[in-house]
Amino acid sequence: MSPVRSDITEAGVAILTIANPPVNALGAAVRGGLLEQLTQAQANPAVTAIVIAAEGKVFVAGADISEFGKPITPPSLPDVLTAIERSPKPVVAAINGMALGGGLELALACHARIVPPGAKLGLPEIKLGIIPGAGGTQRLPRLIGAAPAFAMMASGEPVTADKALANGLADEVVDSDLLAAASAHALRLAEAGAWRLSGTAEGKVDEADRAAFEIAAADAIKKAPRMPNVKALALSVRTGLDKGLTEGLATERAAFLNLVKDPTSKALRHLFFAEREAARVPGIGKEVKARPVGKAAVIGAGTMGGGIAMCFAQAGIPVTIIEVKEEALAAGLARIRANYETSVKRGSLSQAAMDRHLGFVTGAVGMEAAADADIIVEAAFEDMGVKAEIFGALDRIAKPGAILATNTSYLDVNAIADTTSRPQDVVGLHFFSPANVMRLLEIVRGAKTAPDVLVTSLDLARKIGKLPVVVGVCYGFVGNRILAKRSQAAERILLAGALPHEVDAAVTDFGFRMGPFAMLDLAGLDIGWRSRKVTGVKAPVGDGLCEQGYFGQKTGRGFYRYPDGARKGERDPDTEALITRLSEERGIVRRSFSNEEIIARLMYPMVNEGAKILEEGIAARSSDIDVVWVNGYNWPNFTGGPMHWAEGVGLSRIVEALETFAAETGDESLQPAPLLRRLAEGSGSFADKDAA
Ligand code: T1G
Repeated sequence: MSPVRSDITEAGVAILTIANPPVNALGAAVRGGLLEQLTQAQANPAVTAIVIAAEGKVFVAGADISEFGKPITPPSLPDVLTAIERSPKPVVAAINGMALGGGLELALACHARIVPPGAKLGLPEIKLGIIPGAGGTQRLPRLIGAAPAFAMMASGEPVTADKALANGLADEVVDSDLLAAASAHALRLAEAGAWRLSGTAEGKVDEADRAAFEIAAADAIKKAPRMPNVKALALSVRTGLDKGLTEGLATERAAFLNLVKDPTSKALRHLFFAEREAARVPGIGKEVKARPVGKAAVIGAGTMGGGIAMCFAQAGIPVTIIEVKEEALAAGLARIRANYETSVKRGSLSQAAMDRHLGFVTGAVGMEAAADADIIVEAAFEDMGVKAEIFGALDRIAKPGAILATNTSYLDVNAIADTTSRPQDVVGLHFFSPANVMRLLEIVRGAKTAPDVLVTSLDLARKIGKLPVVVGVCYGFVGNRILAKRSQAAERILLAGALPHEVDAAVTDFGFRMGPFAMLDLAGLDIGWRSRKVTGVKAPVGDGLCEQGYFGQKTGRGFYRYPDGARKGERDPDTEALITRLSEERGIVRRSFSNEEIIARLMYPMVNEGAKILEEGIAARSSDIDVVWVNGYNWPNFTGGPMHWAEGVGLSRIVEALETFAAETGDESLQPAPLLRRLAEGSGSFADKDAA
């Protein structure tokens, strides 16, 4: 059955309704159905005007991303939209919710757009490494101006109904019967016998608008040097302004088709689907229902506990934050308030929203206050003894069926669960600092964690705006276990001859916002130092700095020095002298390293650890590892994450390099994981393994 049906009203309006769940993506069947129904309506003498509508909460989410890279089944979207724009009868879009990408381009080819108050209209293609490919770069500038249009396409962020009405994108905002309003509007256009065509809006380009566009374009291109689509977007808009609609459309389409093939876009599309795939837990079907979460509690009002409490508050879930002493509680509540006040000052949060969030937060001393909570998140000191004591107490206090979650970054969730009589209710919820900002949430599945506890955790993650990835129990789970390999390799390369600023420069050139040593100075070198004392791992340079009390930014010195509390470090000759001395003590003849070699030595062991994590079942799929590192550690998203990136490098090349590194260092953990070697030898890929 066609995903597009046509109903003709008594007033002679053909309502074409798209029904292609879940988001009415413009796949081949929808494009064909639209064109067919449009052609019939245009030829039908009983039809005076046409409305395009859609079923569900989304008008149209865009082209069908899963079709990209495959041969295009006619009619192409531009062909359908040209038929709409040149229709002899007026066509009006009834936008019932979100119109994104090709969905908004569909609406732009219509002769008017009617939206409800909650509508969102956007062209997010830039986030997929492409540009609008069906007229967006031509019709939007003609409707709202080149500068505002470019800004909207370069950000990829949608605008609200009010904004759309104000800038001319929407013709009417109606909170009554959307279809009736759209039909009436279409009939009025038919009555008038004339309606606006973007193609005829050639007019004289407003020079001020044009100048503002060029400034915005130059700025956007400068800010995204690794994103080829930003330049292409500017060129498409500019061509349309200089040479008219036909040339503009041709330039846009050629750029779009070219960008779809670009590795950057393939990486971003990989992550789009990977984020959604991560929420699926193999073996747990839709029949497993989430437990109700009406009230939460957080044990520990430190930085993490406060951030976690904010997550609940922002989702409208009442949360009690609990400390053992009044002054610690007061400090924690003050920190939460201060965080919100900073956002209000920055303009990213309204005072009303801040007051609303704070209204959901209650402070208490003593864990008895958690007795009626549906979920309790422990965010106390990273020490097994402390956690065992807390979970023992929670086991006595918490109501039956309450979920007992630990925010531990490394520790054994199974051991924590076994300190209670209800291990099936225990799960790890590993938030990333700052907890109220970072999207990633590692949901650590214990051996005895009940399926509905996992489903509740996934459901809760979505409610509090987190990106969940279910991981297994091991030291450091997925993210921190892989981080440990990068940290170890970074230490090694210092002793072999590189200096902190050289390593950091190679890593930021690769696309990270910060290099490993600047990151360690920011987080505090003492954290890793304390962890290494538990695991026995040696980090000669880091340990050497900590032994002198140099913990990084907070002490003014670490791998770098921070004179007068500076936020940006500068090279520290004493640190470099320490590094050189440590090399000499080990009889290492120091040598220089190219950026490429630094990246290989830091990142290949991470990929190898990822392969081991897959073999051990700690992660269900390689794309989960990509989601963790892109969203928890700022791995540059335009490379798709460590495992997707590795495939572009070539698994055979990585295997060979790892064998060299293992031989050089005598570190057997650098030997290629069997899975990595097997895929390399069989020319397979992590993606193939995921699919299998
Ligand atoms: N194509 C294919 N599948 C899509 C899709 C799309 N455009 N959008 C969503 N899905 C799937 C998604 O993978 C998931 O599948 C299900 O729908 C529900 O999505 C020509 C070239 C609309 C805000 O970038 O932002 O148009 O996991 O979990 O949270 O110029 O989906 O159930 O199997 O995200 O309610 C531009 C992408 C495309 C918008 C809804 N459009 N989508 O969020 O549901 S390129 C976009 C979204 C384009 C034109 C260009 C969100 C949403 P599954 P979901 P949601």
